[in-house]
Amino acid sequence: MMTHQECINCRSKYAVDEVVYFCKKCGDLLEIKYDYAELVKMLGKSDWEKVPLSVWRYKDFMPINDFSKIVSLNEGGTGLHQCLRLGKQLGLRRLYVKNEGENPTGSFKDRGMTVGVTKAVELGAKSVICASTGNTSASLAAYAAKAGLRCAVLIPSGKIAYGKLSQAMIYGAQVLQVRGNFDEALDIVLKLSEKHRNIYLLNSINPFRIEGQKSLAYELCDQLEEEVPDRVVVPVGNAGNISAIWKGFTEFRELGFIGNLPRMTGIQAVGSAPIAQAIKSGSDKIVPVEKPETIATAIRIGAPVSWKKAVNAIRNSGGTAETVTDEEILAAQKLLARVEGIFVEPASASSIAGLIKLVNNGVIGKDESVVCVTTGHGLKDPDTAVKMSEKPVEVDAEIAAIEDALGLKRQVAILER
Ligand code: AN7
Repeated sequence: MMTHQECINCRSKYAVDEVVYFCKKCGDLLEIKYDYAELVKMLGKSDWEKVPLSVWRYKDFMPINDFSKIVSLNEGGTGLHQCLRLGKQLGLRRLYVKNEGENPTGSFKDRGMTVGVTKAVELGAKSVICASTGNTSASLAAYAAKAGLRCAVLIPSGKIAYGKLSQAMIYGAQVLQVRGNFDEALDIVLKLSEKHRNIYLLNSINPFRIEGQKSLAYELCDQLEEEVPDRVVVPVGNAGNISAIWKGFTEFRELGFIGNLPRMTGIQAVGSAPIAQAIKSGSDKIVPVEKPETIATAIRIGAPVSWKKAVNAIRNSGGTAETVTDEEILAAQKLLARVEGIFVEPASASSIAGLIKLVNNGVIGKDESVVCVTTGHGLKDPDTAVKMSEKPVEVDAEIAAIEDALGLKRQVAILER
């Protein structure tokens, strides 16, 4: 039972159907609040536990009034893969990857968009907008198409992964490539959605979208049969996801489903790491990065809009934040593909790169159970994968040539009797 929207700073309250993205009094972020006693009563009458793992298994926990309007492409229910071979290399006995690339458009954004676009429909919006480093635009474009809404996406000029761009284009969004970086594009859509009140904004500043993304935490609890992991490692860009996952865990504890909470551990790329810097220096503020850089274009974000929620999640959970270099990211991407058969995009591999660094420097203990979230599918960015792999060898269409190329010894053919 949602009750209202509330500012995380001054606690000002707003009605659930008011379109508001920042607190009007202090300008801070909003979050959706619930009456948990009412929710428990509702759950008692609901058959939610019989619904297969997915975002809408948790519909009672979602801020939607009219479930007949759900806009879904069957999101969530992603695999939790136990990584025995990678775990062995790192000396970890309980290592899992929650692979969000298994969502309909290939990233965790779909969890948020199914709820955010449903909310847009409920509010009667006719058009939606976002700024994006790629995955948000791909996801919003798909859900807008499903709902029959007009969709505009602003992407930064220069580097955005080709797979993501192709998605936004084929789903029929108006794709604008802004001469500037992501932070500048986000600033424009924030202003635009204030100016044109009929355009609904679906960046992670939108607290309804974040509610969908909290389902990742619920799923982890259910997949691990309430054995909450000691640590959850998440790539951090604009910082909505780590905040959403933390909210999910705290709600499950509030409801008495779990007893303990994981240490939330955020990973950023060295060239785009304002949150990791704030955590390391113990600061209450972030210093935005003017010109963010990293090969992991999805998280090339210098002024993360949800930084305060993320810093709270990390500090309140006893977690930490770490930075990783582009080399570490690419090495981790290759390693995960080659020892676990899981192909993720570079930004997603930052959680693995961060895990390796934190295990090696002793911050993550070998007895911990760890879940790394991999946020997007490897096919989002095939160019990077091709560039860093061995090129195919060209050979004649002859057995002998293939044997040579594969390093097989020539054998005398055994004659049929
Ligand atoms: C694969 O698409 O911000 O910390 O505009 O695509 O919640 O921002 C993407 C972010 C991690 C960071 N991994 O998540 C966008 C966008 C992947 C991503 C992140 C993104 P947040």
